[in-house]
Amino acid sequence: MAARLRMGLVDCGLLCTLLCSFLMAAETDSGWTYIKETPEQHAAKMQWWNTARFGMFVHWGVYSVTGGEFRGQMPTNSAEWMMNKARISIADYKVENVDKFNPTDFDASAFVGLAKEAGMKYLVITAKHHDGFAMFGSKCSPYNVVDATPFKRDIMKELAEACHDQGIRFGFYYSQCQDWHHPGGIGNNWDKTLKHVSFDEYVRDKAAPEIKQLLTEYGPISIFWWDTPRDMSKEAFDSLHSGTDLQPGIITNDRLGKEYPGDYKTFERNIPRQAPVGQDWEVCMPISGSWGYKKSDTNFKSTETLIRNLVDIASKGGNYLLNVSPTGQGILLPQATERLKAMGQWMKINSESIYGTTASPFGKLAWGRCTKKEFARGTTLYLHVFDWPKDGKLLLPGLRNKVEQAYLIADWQALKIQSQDSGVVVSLPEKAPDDIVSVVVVKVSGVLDIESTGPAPQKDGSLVLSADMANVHNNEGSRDIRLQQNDGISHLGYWTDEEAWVEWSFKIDKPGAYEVLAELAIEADKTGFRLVLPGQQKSMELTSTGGYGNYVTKSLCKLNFDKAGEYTLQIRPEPDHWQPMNLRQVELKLQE
Ligand code: H79
Repeated sequence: MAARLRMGLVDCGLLCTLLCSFLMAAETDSGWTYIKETPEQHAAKMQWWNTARFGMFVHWGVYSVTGGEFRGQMPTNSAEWMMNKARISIADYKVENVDKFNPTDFDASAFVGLAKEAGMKYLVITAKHHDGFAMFGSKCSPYNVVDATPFKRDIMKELAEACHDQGIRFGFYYSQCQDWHHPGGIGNNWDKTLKHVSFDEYVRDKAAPEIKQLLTEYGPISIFWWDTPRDMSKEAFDSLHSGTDLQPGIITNDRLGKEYPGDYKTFERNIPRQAPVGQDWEVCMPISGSWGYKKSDTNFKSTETLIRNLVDIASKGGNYLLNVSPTGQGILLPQATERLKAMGQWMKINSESIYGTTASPFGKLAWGRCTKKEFARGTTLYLHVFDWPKDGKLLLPGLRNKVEQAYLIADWQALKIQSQDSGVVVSLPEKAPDDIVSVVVVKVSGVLDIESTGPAPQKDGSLVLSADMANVHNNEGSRDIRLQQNDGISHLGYWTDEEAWVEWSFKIDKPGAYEVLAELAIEADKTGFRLVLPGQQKSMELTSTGGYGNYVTKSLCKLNFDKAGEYTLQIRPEPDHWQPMNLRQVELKLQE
């Protein structure tokens, strides 16, 4: 066993070496110059980011003046896109928005104080969005807040200082490709007065010097947040990218260019069902519907949703970058302020279960989420209970470790624990200490030992068998059936081999008839496959869903589970009658 383990480590080291040399080779071949640090340096750089878990995103620009409205029209559902969607000329945008930008109620230190109160550890703000307007005193373009608005104050400088004073990490969002004001920027095809020049010229004269200025004149910058990558020349890429070298230790996202991985992966608006493997990641999401302030947007997410989102993301090992939208006056709407304060109240009691934690060691938990902190001699598990069990029993499925201690984070009240075959059961008081998410701390000794219990049934007994949970049988190493991702959602794809099949192991708690539903996408006209349960099988044929990206949920058949217990379900192609499908999940739904 020890020998095998050692082999594993050697293999792993070798793999790393090979990978590194591959990446280095990629660097010289393509000319990209983004690999500059060792894995140790990278880990050290990401350390603060990986403990932070919660940050504030701010979309603020001259579009905020009219709150997404142009001459009585509301042309877009995200206000920062107004100029584009209403095809506003540069001249009109100047009159309606730039000339009127005067947020006299703005107070950087109060603003940062609110982020801090909410429990946020970093702040990323739009230094320049797609409209091309610089929210700082740009030295290379007069199209900026200091030189072109009645406000005349360098907002980025005020925020950088306030963040620095209050111990909040500070970062810039910079739209590096789209620029609807510069004649070489991408995107503005409606203003016929623009005498277009090349993109490289725009990069040389505006983007690169502005980035350089942002990274030299605003103190320590922790994050550079690129957006909407477009194709560009190696020269353009290099000159944009080299700006970030000016701040050692700066963290960048994955949106500079198509081939640029950056330091972490971004998800926009949606939380992935499963964490991406081997990568740091962040979900950015507006607190309401629009990124930039929009008058008619009352679509604020509830405090419950926001706290549960933060917990859900932390339970998968990611960060939550929650966006707020200052108005033309420079303040947040009360709906946003109230929610941030409420999150702060929750964090005051529970933040230990968020900061510095890593992903849940369990599969899907019926009652909520879990985060953890690992130590040399044991692990602290934070159980985030969304649905407080009516019978007062909280099951940690498959947990085999000795539990040293369990208590409620809210009042340190010790809780009774019992180890049984199915795992550890924590006895809870009748009433949940928090209506939204209550946290139970469970300290276990030894190396974490959790028996894989397969997918966990939902409250109603239904089961979701996701792509990530599937055991893939692919002819001993053919590359067919790959676990792939689309919009952050995993699917079993590239299923071109009719001999490859998938299988899930799971437990049925409630015997009975189950409807089998599959979320899938099929391109070809007809495909045949079998669902196989021990002692039962059903053949079926499905027609095209309209393409490999067109997911639909189809009811496949009904299956009977006579007894509670362990089962395996297989999906096997029908030989000679198979066309590839992309499969996201199978759901077993208990029939009433
Ligand atoms: O800054 C925010 C967005 O403005 C920016 N990224 C986040 C962080 C973004 N730019 N482009 N996109 C996201 C993707 C394209 C969205 C669009 Fe639309 C769909 C453009 C037009 C339709 C959303 C809806 C924006 C305007 C209407």
